[in-house]
Amino acid sequence: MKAYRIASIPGDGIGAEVVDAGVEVLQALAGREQFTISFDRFDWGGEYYKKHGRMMPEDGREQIRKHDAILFGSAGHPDIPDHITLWGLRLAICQPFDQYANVRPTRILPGITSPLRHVSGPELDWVIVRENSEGEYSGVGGRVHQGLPIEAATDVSMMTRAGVTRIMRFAFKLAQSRPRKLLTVVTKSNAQRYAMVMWDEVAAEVATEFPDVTWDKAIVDAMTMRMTLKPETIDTVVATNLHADILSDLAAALAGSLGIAPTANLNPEREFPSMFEPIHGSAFDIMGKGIANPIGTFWSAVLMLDHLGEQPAAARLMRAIERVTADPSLHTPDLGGKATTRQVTDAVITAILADNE
Ligand code: NAD
Ligand code: K
Ligand code: MN
Repeated sequence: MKAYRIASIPGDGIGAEVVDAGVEVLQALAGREQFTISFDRFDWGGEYYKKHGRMMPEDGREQIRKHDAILFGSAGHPDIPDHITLWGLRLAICQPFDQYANVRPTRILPGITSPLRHVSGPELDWVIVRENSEGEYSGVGGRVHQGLPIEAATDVSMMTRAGVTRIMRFAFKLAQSRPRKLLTVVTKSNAQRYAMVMWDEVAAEVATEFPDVTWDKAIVDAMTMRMTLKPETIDTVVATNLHADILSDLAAALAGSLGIAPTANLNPEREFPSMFEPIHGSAFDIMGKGIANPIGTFWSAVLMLDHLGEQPAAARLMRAIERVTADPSLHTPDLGGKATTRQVTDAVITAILADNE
């Protein structure tokens, strides 16, 4: 029997609430499959920072380096500036572990209503691929004359040909594996004339390796309009670190709620563990209330099982999720319902145990 070891990093706010729920669900699922799954929990994040002055231990990455995957909640604490929590934990794992492909599927699950009047199902079935290692989040930049009227500051969006080429190849390959074989390359090469122009050139070069993929380009601002007015023209999307960060929150909302949206931070070469997390953050406004929607984390667990090669288990978990979303009495407040995290978690576990396929 295969035995998986997963590092769980709940982090702060609702991140911790939903990851605990995800661990419970995965344990129930493993009971029905031909593998075992064990979790090592790492309580890193804001509270750790308050005690130790850093978000994770100095050898933190070494501690999780050998795990089969990482299940992550959220970095973000009300008492600590966001750039410290993000760079000290999430980016401190993603970037050194070279999880350069951030994959964000979006579709409208059964029972969930899109805020778009004309959309109810197959018109909105997307995968957004986010470049996850460089671009606007390279960490290159600086501030001089801080606080003075002459202060100046930069955040440099650094892109490398190698970095752009590998994410384009990943996105074309993913598009090729989907029935419609359709890829939209998001850009802003009208206003940003260096890195974004290279981005477009590399896209055209990589496209020649995938003659069966139909692809087009969209300027990021126009893309927001297309997502809301013509969602059926979109299938797979590739965009920069910042653009895809923004577009995928929009995509999640169009599919019903930020609370259901999943992410895989993949190191496709499997040199390092990949990391799976809901796309949302710590949600200070609802933390501690027990009403966070755990579906985004459960769906992220589906992506994790898929990555581990456990497709039947991934499919079983997805069926259980969809059985639960189909019942409006099991919707959390973000979906307009009254259910709690506990009730949704119990219902998904019940659906897993009742699944006969
Ligand atoms: P957020 O994603 O935490 O919340 C945005 C809104 O969506 C809030 O109204 C929240 O209540 C709602 N929401 C999010 N997830 C939900 C869920 N599962 N169920 C129900 N409602 C949900 O974004 P924010 O408020 O901008 O950020 C809060 C903190 O989280 C900040 O510190 C930010 O830096 C951090 N953050 C971290 C990550 C990450 O770790 N990957 C991602 C985004 C934000
Ligand atoms: K998250
Ligand atoms: Mn985001």
